[in-house]
Amino acid sequence: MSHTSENIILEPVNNKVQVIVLNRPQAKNALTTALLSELAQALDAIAIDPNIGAVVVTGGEEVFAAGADLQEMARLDVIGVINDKRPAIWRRIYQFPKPLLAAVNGYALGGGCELAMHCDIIIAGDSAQFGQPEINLGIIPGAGGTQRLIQAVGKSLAMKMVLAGEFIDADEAKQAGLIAEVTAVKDCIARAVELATRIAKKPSVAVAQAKDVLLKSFEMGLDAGLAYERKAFTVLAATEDRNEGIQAFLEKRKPVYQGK
Ligand code: CO8
Repeated sequence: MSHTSENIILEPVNNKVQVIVLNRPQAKNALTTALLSELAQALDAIAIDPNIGAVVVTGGEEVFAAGADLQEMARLDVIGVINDKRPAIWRRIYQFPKPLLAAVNGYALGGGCELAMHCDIIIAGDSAQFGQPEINLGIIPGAGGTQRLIQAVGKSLAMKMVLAGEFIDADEAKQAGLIAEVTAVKDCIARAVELATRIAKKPSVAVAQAKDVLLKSFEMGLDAGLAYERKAFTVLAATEDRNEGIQAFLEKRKPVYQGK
């Protein structure tokens, strides 16, 4: 897949990895409904494309995304917010079944931080700033920011970020567990792509099951989560890739996975 929509760029697929670039530099990649919709539409198509195993979302080297587009938000009254299409769009992004990585340089604020938190792995350049500054606008995070941030960084830091609107830098985000790695700005996208490439070479059915089971831990208690894990583990016993993986190990050769 390779094309440019109005607000996102889909780079040519390489080694089963799709890089998606948010492309509204004039507004610090602020997330309009149109941009989010294009992103969700691209992910819907990638979800059923066997030639793509993982996706990297990035805003480039300057900025990840400075939040929901405030021009657009200013026009919404309460009925506009009630009828807002965006919660349904965010859900589609969250339900994307393949690994989704974020390569974050510069600001990831408000909806931008929330978009990064919709991703499974965040790699940040050392210029990254994560924040939920909605409180400064008389609102609160509205795309999962309260729930996902507290799960990622714990109560005290999440409260500080949401109530005081203070940002954290890449090192603090790493220390808090919000992100997986910090790199130099120029290496951030390449590192995320390298990691995505590594994941895209793994047996894809197991990768999808692993993502699904890990995310369920946010919704389930331990007993239910362990039962869910067991079911997924059992299902994988029926895959050709599982037999190939174990057989290849025993025969001391490289496995050849087919996503079956
Ligand atoms: N929306 C629209 N335009 C923006 C946004 C934004 N969020 N952020 C920046 N821009 C525009 C600026 O207006 C400016 O445009 P222009 O050149 O036409 O004046 C251009 O981008 C460049 O911005 P700055 O000149 O401000 O650049 P600076 O480098 O000085 O500052 C900042 C960069 C710090 C990112 C600053 O622009 C800023 O504070 N932006 C707003 C950050 C913010 O408050 N984000 C939270 C928004 S609310 C939100 O995300 C709620 C999510 C809820 C989702 C609900 C979905 C259902």
